[in-house]
Amino acid sequence: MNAANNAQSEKKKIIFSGVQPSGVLTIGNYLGAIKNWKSFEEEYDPIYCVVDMHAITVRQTPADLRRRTYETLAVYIACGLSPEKNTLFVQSHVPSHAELNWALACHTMFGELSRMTQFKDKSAKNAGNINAGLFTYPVLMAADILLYGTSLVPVGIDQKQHLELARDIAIRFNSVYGDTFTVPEGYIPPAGMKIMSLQEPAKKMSKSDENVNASVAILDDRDTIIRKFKRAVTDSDTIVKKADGKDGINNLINIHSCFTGKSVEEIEREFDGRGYGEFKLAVGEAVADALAPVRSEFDKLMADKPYLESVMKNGADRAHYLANKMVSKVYRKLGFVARPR
Ligand code: AQP
Repeated sequence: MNAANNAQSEKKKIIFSGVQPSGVLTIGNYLGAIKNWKSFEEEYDPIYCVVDMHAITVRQTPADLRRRTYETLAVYIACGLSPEKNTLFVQSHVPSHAELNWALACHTMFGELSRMTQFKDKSAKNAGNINAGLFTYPVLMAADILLYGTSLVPVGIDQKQHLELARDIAIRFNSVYGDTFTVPEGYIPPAGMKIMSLQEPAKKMSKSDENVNASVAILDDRDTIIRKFKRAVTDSDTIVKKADGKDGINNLINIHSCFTGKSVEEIEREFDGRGYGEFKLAVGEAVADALAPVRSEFDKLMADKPYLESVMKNGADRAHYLANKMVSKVYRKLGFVARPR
């Protein structure tokens, strides 16, 4: 980003979000998050992070984490986020995230963190590793957001509770120390954007699900995508229509609608009398068609590591500049003595 762009974008409101490189990104991450990000790039100054520090709240294989960090950045770009218009960087490259995390942790209550449903869900899934980071995850997320004076945070509905906590922490800090943080608003995509597991449709689709048929990766090839949709769990009915108790079909209709832009009513009319088999195939084909260009762009990007590293570096330089200013301000307000020059 050049100096003129920098000056221009500094006037725009900041939008911030991120995805953990904790697995291969799913169509849930795509529809609930990344796909929407592009629409903000003219109006806002967008900052998108690969949140690798969050990913280690669950045990990762280091080599996989390293590879997925590159892959996640490449997915951001392949989904249309140009590094010229979006600040794209890796969380651990900017030490201010860890620094602000501590300051905010000392202003977050144990009881607040205990109420977080993601902590309860992830503790149940990782019973052998209920570490303190899993518990304080929302504090680091608050630091990510508040560091940049963020006005808007586009996240899936599953992250709403964490975002509300970030707002509460900002308000609390501001009331004690005076105006410091912008209190962020959430942008939760319209209803239907919570994409559910294909195997257990009452559960969110997650990239770390051990059942490979439960999620569809943005980078799955065409045959894999179609096969997974053919195997999707539905019900004993045969009518393609949204209804209570038809979680599997409701989810497939949502996915079809998100990828084709057709309304639920149009889809129900189109598949009237055609049965689940034909519908599942059509959903698979629609998803595979929509993701094909993303996959081919991703392959090109992954073959050019120096380019990805230049994006990481430029993004981290700018993020560091902004975040470091905020940390200095917070330290000053807290009463920390500035390091003598
Ligand atoms: N199934 C989903 N439907 C809609 N939005 C989703 N998001 C994730 N899954 C769905 C949104 O993707 C963004 C990034 O999520 P994340 O990687 O930071 O963490 P997560 O929400 O915990 O996502 P996963 O895929 O479930 O990761 P793992 O398996 O590692 O825990 C967020 O905006 C999220 O709302």
